[in-house]
Amino acid sequence: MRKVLTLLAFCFVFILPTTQLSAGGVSDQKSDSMHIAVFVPGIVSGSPVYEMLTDGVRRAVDEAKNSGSSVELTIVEAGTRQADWGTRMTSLVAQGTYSLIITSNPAMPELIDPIAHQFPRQKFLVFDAWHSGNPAITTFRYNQREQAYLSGYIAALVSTSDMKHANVQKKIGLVAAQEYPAMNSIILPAYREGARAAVPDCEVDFRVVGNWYDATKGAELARAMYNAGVDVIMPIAGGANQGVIAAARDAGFYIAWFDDNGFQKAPGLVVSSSLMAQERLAYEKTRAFLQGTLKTGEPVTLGIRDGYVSFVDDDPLYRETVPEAIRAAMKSLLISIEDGTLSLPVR
Ligand code: RBF
Repeated sequence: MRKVLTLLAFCFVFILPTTQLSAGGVSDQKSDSMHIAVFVPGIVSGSPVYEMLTDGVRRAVDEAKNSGSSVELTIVEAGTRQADWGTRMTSLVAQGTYSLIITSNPAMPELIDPIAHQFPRQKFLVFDAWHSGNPAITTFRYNQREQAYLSGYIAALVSTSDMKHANVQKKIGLVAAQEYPAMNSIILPAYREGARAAVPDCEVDFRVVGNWYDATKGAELARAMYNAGVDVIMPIAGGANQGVIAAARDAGFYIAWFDDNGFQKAPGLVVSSSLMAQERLAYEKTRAFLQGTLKTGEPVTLGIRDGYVSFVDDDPLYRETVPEAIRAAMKSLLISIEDGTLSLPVR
């Protein structure tokens, strides 16, 4: 009996602490010293998703440090040349230093999967992504059908309103940095779906920048769309969003902001902000990892009813910019999603 107890004690003290994540289960024990890396596939500045990602992870790490844990954080900005990301990720993993590598965007699991097979001990946590079948890769995505539906709905209502910059045409726009499966099969269709639910013959003008940084190209596209009758644009183009905002200020059209609260970006012109709670999710899941309680394995989708997708309706700029009738329509739409009357699952 004594031998068994000694063996158990040995296991707890020397073996389990080196295991932060167990495949397909729950991370079982925090170790004495951890090193977390955030791999940013792009650049942080100007990209709401990456700003929220790094903020959330940093918050969890700082909190752990303040309570006496030994945790290090390294943030790697991989830049906008997507062809380099695989090599950058492989060299990060090959260092063998990181207890966990955290990243975010829907293309990352496919890039990581072969690297994860080459380095099976490395664990990855990927936000804004969906992947199953590799327990080393844990993914969380947001219900972007709900998120984009809300944006399309309000964009169409604004476009057909008597607001100052709304014209007679029933035409709204989406400026995307690039085409990718989540854009083509979820975000764009849901933006259109929401718009048509509000205004059945509303048209959506979709244009692509070609990268996530070119603000000049973003502005050019937005101006061309404005000249073609578009009066509300939703930009999803990272640093190129700045160009769309500049064009809105020059020409006078509205912006439906996506991912974080954008009302301050152009007061009076931003009519909505459809959010993903990436800062909070990154904070919560990093904290869970550090505490040894992160559930790994199965991909998770989080939406409005889970509290990870939302629509900002308490910002004073929303109330000042958007007429009461439109705000009331948005309120009823939100209630119908919250109470399950309107179901918008992501497939
Ligand atoms: N979003 C950004 O805000 N900045 C980026 O640099 C960025 N790069 C991306 C690269 C790829 C390959 C993909 C698939 C998506 C990227 N996203 C980026 C989009 C982001 O993941 C998300 O889809 C949008 O922000 C809408 O929520």
